[in-house]
Amino acid sequence: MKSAFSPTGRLFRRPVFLFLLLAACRLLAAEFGLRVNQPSLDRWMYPFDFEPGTRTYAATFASFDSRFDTRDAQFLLGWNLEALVPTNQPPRNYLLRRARVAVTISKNETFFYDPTYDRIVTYMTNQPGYVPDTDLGRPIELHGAAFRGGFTAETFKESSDYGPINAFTSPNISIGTRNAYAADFDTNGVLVDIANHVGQRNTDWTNAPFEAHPWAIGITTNALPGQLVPDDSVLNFDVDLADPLIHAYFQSALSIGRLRLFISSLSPAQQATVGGTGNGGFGSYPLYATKENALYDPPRLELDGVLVSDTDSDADGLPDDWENFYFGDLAETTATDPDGDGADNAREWETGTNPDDAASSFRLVNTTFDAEGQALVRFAVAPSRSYRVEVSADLQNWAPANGSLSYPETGIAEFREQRLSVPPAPHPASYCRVVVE
Ligand SMILES: [Ca+2]
Ligand SMILES: [Ca+2]
Ligand SMILES: [Ca+2]
Ligand SMILES: [Ca+2]
Repeated sequence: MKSAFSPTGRLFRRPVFLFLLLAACRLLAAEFGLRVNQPSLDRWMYPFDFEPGTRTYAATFASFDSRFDTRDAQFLLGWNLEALVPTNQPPRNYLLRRARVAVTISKNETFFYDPTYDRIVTYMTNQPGYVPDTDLGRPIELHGAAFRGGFTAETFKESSDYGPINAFTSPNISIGTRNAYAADFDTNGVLVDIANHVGQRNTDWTNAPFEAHPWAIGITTNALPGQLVPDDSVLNFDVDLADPLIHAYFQSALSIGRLRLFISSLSPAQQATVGGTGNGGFGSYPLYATKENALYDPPRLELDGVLVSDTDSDADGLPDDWENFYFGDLAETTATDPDGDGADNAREWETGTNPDDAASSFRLVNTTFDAEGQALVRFAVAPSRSYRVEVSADLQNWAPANGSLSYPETGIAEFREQRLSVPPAPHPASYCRVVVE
């Protein structure tokens, strides 16, 4: 006990006190505006990159050689966020206003600028349904990241194994096997590998082509569409946070403190030999500076938002951070409906919708029954919320409906009921409701 009052003890205690004070301030400052000037990791994801951790530039390009992923060369970016914003909070408590990734082009005039999405049919040369690309160049796209081979956002590093690579004489050197890959949400809301979404040329590949919607497309002010892009140009990727699945991806990333994203493009590699695997060489594809590059700026991240805490200083049932985020003050109350969409503020807060946007509310979009009386229900979804559909014959007793949930369009979920009884049990009247959790 005496030692607690010794000079040594006091000197030791003071920094502890200061640390706690700083930590408290950081938690109270719920608004965050991150400006991160370099990533925690960035890595060229290409099967024959033998220096993944130290390379000073990364290229993205397509291979139309049947032995490789079509979206062949990808660029992985990662930010560890725990020192920048409080982590381990529920994902739904992170509300994002804006998310931007910026990369710098590190080689002069190697590709044509295309700021719009190109549909998959524009890549299907010599196949039925082929439509020529009408705007010169291929967009550079940002997507989420997913992992296989036992890796996660936490464990996959700059130096981790690329993934299984077959012998160079193999007809399938590296298709769909990389341990970290650009991923988009499919209609089931699941992240899927988009390396071969435009259609793999390998005859063993039986997956159907699908459109992979970019989470952002790289935009620059240094070139007009169709022009060659000069080096030192900055490409800005402004993430589509209006998509609840993408917004939820960022919320989860903030919660675990690990944001991982991929940049990729389908500019043809146009390498030196027919088939594209021989001598290599620079083609008509973009190159970006990594954080190891001394000449050009590294990839940057900008994230603006708020972490909602429980503080409710006007005791109206709406958290201060939520009120401030949407309205800039604490004047609103639970019972008012400032955007006039029929959902009061209490409901908008509980269901995760925007109280300042009449187009955003928790609502049924369409309800029908199929010929067997099974429910087909479409409803609007919010980021990081889960839903269940219940059925009742009398509006009194509700039971969970068996069925499947899909996301046929942005922000809309569709529930298809699947009755388990065979033949279907008789049901003179059916009601269903959607419950948000
Ligand atoms: Ca194009
Ligand atoms: Ca309040
Ligand atoms: Ca409202
Ligand atoms: Ca609303």
